[in-house]
Order: sequence, then structure tokens, then C-alpha cells
Amino acid sequence: MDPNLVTYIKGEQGRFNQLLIDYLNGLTMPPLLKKSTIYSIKAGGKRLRPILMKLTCEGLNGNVDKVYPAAIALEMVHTYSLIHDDLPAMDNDTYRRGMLTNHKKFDEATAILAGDGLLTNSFHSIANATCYSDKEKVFIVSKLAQASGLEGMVAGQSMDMQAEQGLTEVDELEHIHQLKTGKLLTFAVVVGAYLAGASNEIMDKIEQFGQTIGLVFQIQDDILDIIGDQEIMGKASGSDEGNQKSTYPSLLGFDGAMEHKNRYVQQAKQLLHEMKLEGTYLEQLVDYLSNRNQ
Ligand code: GRG
Repeated sequence: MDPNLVTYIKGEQGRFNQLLIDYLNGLTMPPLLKKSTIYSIKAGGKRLRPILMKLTCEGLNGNVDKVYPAAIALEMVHTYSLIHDDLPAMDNDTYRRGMLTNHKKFDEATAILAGDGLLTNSFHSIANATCYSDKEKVFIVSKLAQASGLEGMVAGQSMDMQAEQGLTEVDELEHIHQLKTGKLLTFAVVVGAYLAGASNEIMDKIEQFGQTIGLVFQIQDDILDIIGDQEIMGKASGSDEGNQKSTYPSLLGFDGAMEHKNRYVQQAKQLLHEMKLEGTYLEQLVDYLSNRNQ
């Protein structure tokens, strides 16, 4: 990766970490809940979604200062989803990002409430932001609710839970991932473009771009799982229960999954070209998503 992009990402990770911690520290809440929310917020996330939002706004010549409250809200929703995904009723994981999961570090009730609180306050952080007009607040809140709610990420998670016994069709798997992970990534770029005042044509293309990189991200996630499993001969994530979930490599084979991913990488780059965003950091980020090793 371009060393300038590495420096940019590190700087932005530091900035988003601080904004998130400042936001949570500014709230009056019971000490255990504060410890628990800050624990998961500090637990080493890549801040990919906020960075995508900012790069999109920047690439389309928008005022990047307007990105922060929406980006913080998005990362809070993402963090809630990971805390709840790790719970015994869902994936039953002991470790995430090399650290104890929230319910293992604290307890189940605290983890559930930390997730609930992060989700709810994400909307508060947008509604309270002084840099947005009322129209912008309604747009961002509505898009975030759609992306994360009953027709978005939660729907994807529900379908994923139902599909524990394994899927046979790639289209079905793809649909789940478009909801479960694609919707929040798409929210990131759509809001970045919206805040830059993008035309309807760009808004359509950036939405397609978000969906496409969501699939690149997910296929690489599945590939990393296989590599992790091969390295340690077990489940890399520390899941307590062996599961037979379908993945791109299980349905298409390793080479098939790589080919599938590369097709989406090309589609994403074509969309960037059509939006005159080729050669920007966003293009390099597509390669990073495709080749990342964590
Ligand atoms: C519980 C409603 C609810 C939803 C959970 C996102 C999700 C839905 C579950 C996560 C399961 C999972 C491991 C999916 C793979 C893709 C993914 C979202 C990985 C984590 O995202 P990263 O890599 O995380 O951006 P970091 O740790 O960098 O923040």
C-alpha cells in the first residue's frame, strides 16, 4: 500500500478513536456500562467504515468536517453489532480482535445493554450534531436505520442464523452478506457522497460501489478464515461451537472464490472510473479490502 495512504489511515484511526472515546466519556452512565462500551470501542477496530465515508466525501470534494458525527454513529452501530454477534445466543465467541469478547470480559446482560446503548446513541449523536441541517439529519438517520434495521443488517443476521445448517446457492449467500455486511459499508459511502452534494447519478453509482466492495470484503473474510484455520487447525475466531456455515470457498472452492472476488474488484474499479474517482485513495482501499490479512 502507498505509504502516504498508510499514514493517512493511521491518522484517521487515531482521530476516530479519540472522537468515539470523547463522545462516550461525555455521557453520564453507570460505571459498568461506561467501562463495557469503552472496552469494545477501544478494542482495536480498523475504523474501515468511517474511513470509507471520509475518503468518499473527500474524493468528491466535499467538506470533510461534516463527516465526523455520521462516521462516529456508524462505528457505534458496527461495534454494537459485533458485541451482539459474539453473544452465546449468536456466534458464542470468546475472543474478538485478540481480546475477550464483551460478555466474557463483563457479563451477558452488560454486553447486551452496551450494544443496545451504542445503537441507540448513534442516532442521538447525529440528531445532536450542530454541523447538519434538519434535512441532512433526517437523511442520515433514515439511511442508518434502514441499513442497520429489520430490512438491513439485522435481516442479514437473522437469515444467517437460520442458515446454520448450510446453504447450497451462492446467490443466497450473497444476499445474506449484502444485508449483513454490505448495508453498513454502503451507508458509509452513500453518506460520504451525500455530504459532498453528489448528483443523483453519482449517488446511484456510489451505492452500487458500496454493495460491490461489501462483497469483496466478505469474500476476503471467508478466505482469511480458511487461511486461519489452516494455520492453527481450528477456528481462528475462537468460536466455542464448531459450525458448518457456508462460505464462498465452501461453495465455489478456493480458486472459484478468488475469481469471484477479483470480478467484484474490477466492477468496483469500473464504478470508480465512471465517477472520476480512479487514482484516488478509494481505489487503493479496494485493493486493500481484497488483499487484507486481518
Ligand atoms: C448482531 C444485529 C447483529 C448483527 C451482526 C456484522 C455482523 C452482524 C456480524 C459480524 C460477523 C462477522 C465476523 C462478519 C464478517 C464481516 C465483518 C463485519 C467483520 C468485522 O468487520 P471489521 O473487519 O471489524 O471491519 P473491525 O474489528 O475492524 O471493526
